[in-house]
Amino acid sequence: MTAADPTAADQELMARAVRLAARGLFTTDPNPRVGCVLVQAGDVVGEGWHRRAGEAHAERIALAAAGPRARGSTAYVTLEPCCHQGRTPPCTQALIEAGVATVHCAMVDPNPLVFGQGLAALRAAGIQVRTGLLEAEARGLNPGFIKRMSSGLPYCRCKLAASLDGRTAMASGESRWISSEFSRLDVQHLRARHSAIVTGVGTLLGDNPSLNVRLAAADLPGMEPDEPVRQPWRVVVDTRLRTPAGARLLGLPGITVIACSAPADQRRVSQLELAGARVKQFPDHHGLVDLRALMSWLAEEEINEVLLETGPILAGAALTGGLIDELILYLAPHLMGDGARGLFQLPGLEHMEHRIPLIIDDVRRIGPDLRLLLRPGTAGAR
Ligand code: AOF
Ligand code: ZN
Repeated sequence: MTAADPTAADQELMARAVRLAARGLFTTDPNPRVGCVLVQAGDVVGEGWHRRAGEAHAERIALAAAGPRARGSTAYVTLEPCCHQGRTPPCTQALIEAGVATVHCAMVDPNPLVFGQGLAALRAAGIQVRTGLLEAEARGLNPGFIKRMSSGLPYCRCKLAASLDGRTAMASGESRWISSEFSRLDVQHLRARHSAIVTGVGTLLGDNPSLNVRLAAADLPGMEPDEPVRQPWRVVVDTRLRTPAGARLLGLPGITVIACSAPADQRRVSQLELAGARVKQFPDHHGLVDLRALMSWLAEEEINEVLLETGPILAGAALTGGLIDELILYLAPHLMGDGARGLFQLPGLEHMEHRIPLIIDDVRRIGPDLRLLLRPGTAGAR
């Protein structure tokens, strides 16, 4: 071991910063979830986490708690301290002024306004800087923020519920309910962490879904009981503007976007806008809304994490378009038979060599169902 190697105590303190950051899971959007712990001679003298955009960053909260005891301390931060004036002033300046001696930071901030310059500013001020401690855990807090900042696309999870034989609806379209109430509660938690929920007009016309979060703040770890619960944007992919003005999701609090691509009939647009929608036209891709264009626009709108909850056509197009980062599949223990509908429409998939490989990251039982977390294998992004 060299002097630069982190000790078990360093690991434990960074793990504490990661746990603090996770308290911002449902509130920091569009900002990243960040935690900070300040330690002086083995004692934690201050700690904090970023709660919401526009409010203090994790470092400033920890510094305020530590007061004069911050001088000569070691900071454990899950993200590189910022060095720019955003909605709040730079954290590097606050750490330098407080006299912090060493900063352990788990990962570099992918925001181009920071991206290594925060670390350079700390070093230039004589602060010892170490990076990479629990980097994987820190990255796991912010897949959407990282992907948006580094590639201009949101991180997209596709949520699916199917019978054990992979069916999502009877041939008639009847689908309520495939997964159990336990899985549906799990989906509520999943929705609450996302910036936007995307569906297709087929699902909208068939199910008239709400696509909202129906949990109270008290149900969401890290939130104060009386805090308002943030509603993710609802996005309907609707090439020819078939969404009825009376669709349930248009009447709910929060933002609903209808993404179309066919030349829009101004009367339909006005009708939908009057009903509360934001109508946005995108280029066309094989007769459908160009999903990549939609996703990159969502990233420009500071959407970090997208939850795709939709039928086989849109899910298939997103998968073959390489836009899905993760699949969350709830499998219910019943069989629906081979006349029922499948998970993904994948035209042109005729030979075994055309299969889309998936990697299983996690398997868990949720009530009577199974929940699989999967990632497309390399050949998936065609
Ligand atoms: C930190 N600590 O706790 C967070 C950071 O508009 P602002 O001032 O809130 O700045 C947002 C940017 O700051 C965000 O895009 C990211 O680069 C960084 N977030 N940085 O040092 C924190 N939340
Ligand atoms: Zn900051």
